[in-house]
Amino acid sequence: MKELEMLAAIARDAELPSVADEAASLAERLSAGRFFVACVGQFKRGKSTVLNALVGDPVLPTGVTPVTSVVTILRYGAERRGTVFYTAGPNEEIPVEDVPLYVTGEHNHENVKGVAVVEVFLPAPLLARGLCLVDTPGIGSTFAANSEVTRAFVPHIDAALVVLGADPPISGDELALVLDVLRQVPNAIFVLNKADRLSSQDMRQAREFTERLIGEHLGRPVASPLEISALERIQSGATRDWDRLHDALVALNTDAAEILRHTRGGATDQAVAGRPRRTPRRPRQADSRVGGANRPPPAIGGRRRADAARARHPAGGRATPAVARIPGCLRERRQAGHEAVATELARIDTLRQRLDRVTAQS
Ligand SMILES: Nc1nc2c(ncn2[C@@H]2O[C@H](COP(=O)(O)OP(=O)(O)OP(=O)(O)O)[C@@H](O)[C@H]2O)c(=O)[nH]1
Ligand SMILES: [Mg+2]
Repeated sequence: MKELEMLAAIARDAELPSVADEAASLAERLSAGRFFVACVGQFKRGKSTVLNALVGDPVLPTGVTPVTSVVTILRYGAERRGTVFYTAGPNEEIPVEDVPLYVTGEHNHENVKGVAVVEVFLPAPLLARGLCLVDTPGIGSTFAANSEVTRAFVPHIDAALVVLGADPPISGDELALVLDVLRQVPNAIFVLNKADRLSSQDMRQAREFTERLIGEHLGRPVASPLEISALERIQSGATRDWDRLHDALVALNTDAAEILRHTRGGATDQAVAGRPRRTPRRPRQADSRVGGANRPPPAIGGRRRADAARARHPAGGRATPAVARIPGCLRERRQAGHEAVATELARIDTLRQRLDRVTAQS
């Protein structure tokens, strides 16, 4: 934490506001215990609807045409309110009802309003422990800019909720996104949404197909995606694998809280610096307990529920492998911050030398 604050200060001194902001925001997120789970996937798979159903509030705009065009962060707040962050200029406080005016292609075509991100504060229980759910523009639509926004955002997230569909099954674009996400993000939960539209036999085939295809491309077995219907959740309560999805998110967030607790007061720096961990790494297979795609499904019901409970309360206070991997993710980010600062400082040095030469010659 201290190192990040120092890094932010150095970057500010070096007049590198973007690096300073990144370091400061990471430090702030760590101290606030925030954990970003981004909902990603092809356009119209129902990402925004899934998030609305998870927070129990239809705050995100949804529809049959490509809708979301700006990254929107849902986070906990006692009062419903929104903040618009612009790429230039001061932030703007907005009522939650106005969110569509900033995040949809319809009201903010090609992002003429210059919105960087919109943050929405909601008193949703799922968000109360620092979990931030992030809505992203769908990939693969005719609006190429939407895909770019999402791809650029992926490296900044802690975990991904990948929304796939059964009809049509996973496309080339989606597969590319999935592989990209798995390369960059330590945890991912995969869901097949709109399950209400298919017979159980078609749904089973779609699950098997998706699982096999991703596994073949990754070169290792992956978990079967969860089968959900956001629409059913909104209209009639939790059906199918909805509770598993909910619990997988809670488990991820609890793991994140655990690591943050362990890492307060300098331990982060130890873990980040790669010195011996407090917790020994367990075999990769045990990762299944938090429900990533590269591991068996999220744990709910019977034996899986017990596994989830173990993941949340590791024996003897030992962190789970997922927890153990979070410092790695932070380390990469911090290293990237260091490298960015080093590169920029080198550039400044070169400029200074050139300036000196020009001054000496004149
Ligand atoms: N039948 C059914 N329809 C759904 C479900 N979830 C979402 N939809 C519908 O699918 C359409 C697209 O939903 P959105 O939530 O806007 O999809 P999105 O993935 O956020 O779309 P983009 O933001 O454009 O990428 C809407 O008409 C939703 O009502 C579901 O579980 N079942
Ligand atoms: Mg959307």
